[in-house]
Amino acid sequence: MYSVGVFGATGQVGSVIRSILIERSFPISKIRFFASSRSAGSKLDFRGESVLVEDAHKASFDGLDVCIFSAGASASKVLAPKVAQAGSLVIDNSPAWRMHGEVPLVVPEVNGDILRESSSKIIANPNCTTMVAMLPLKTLHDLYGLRRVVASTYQAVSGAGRAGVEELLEQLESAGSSLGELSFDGKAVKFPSHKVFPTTIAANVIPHAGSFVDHETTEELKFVNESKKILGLKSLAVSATCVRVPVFTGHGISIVAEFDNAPDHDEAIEALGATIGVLYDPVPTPLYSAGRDEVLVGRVRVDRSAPNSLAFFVVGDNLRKGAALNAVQIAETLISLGKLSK
Ligand code: 11C
Repeated sequence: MYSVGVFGATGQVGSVIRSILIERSFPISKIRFFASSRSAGSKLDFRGESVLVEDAHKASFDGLDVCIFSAGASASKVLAPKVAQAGSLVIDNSPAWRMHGEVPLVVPEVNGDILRESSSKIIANPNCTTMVAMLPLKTLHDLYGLRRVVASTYQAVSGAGRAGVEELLEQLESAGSSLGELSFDGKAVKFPSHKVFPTTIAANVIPHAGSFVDHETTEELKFVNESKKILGLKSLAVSATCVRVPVFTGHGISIVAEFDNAPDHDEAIEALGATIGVLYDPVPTPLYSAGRDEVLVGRVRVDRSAPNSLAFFVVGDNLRKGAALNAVQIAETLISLGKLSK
């Protein structure tokens, strides 16, 4: 049994981490919750026990075995090394450490083996968008040899946190109350002003997720760089266009992948369906993916526009496999490898 800490415990992903630890009967001797000073002092229920939320910037980290962080990059940069120094392994769900040369970036079903050799006390959890694509791409790479990936994402508002969810809800509620006045000229609905997203997200799609770095966005750069690191393919060509859509939970990605060898439609579907963590679904949708552990893969077809190419659609719950579930699975992998001291 292990002493477990959850940083960002009161946040959106933090609450899913707490649920998943219980659902999967993670072997916990003591649970501790940490958050910013704003939430510190409140209490959260865990398996019927009322647990005090500690101030992450003031608490002592002694006695912890493993900590899961979902508290944002700034907090992780400062706190993860301190928690590791105090003797705990850290699994970090922020972008802070993902591309660090010594830090493994792990999807257990894809590259969990790298944890065998790693002595890093910090282990990074990928971006929720990258994560969704990794399981099917690894299976297809093993079959045909991956050369190039072109991805167009359909990202849910919960990827932008609770505030993103609240903004879409507020806009939808407002549109609902004015439906009787619609003239359907495309501008008839007056939405409340936007704060989280760069423009109205209800009844819209926004080809801008993250922030711009020259002509690309941070989300697009993360997809490119993290995919290569997780798949261990430095020379893989990756192109991504990241788009926010008015969906609450479930990041979808349309992918066209090119291979060294010609993919076979039926063989690819059989292999994807047999992949642990993947559910083959002819027409996968975010609504069906929400609350599920598996990523759903469907719309598989040979793409005749380029040699050796396959097109497919993948969608996964960005808060579960995209964040909390994968982090807990990393902790489980550390236990199975004997890397977690009791
Ligand atoms: C989004 N994928 O949908 C982002 C959220 O790097 O951990 C996750 C950001 C990250 O906005």
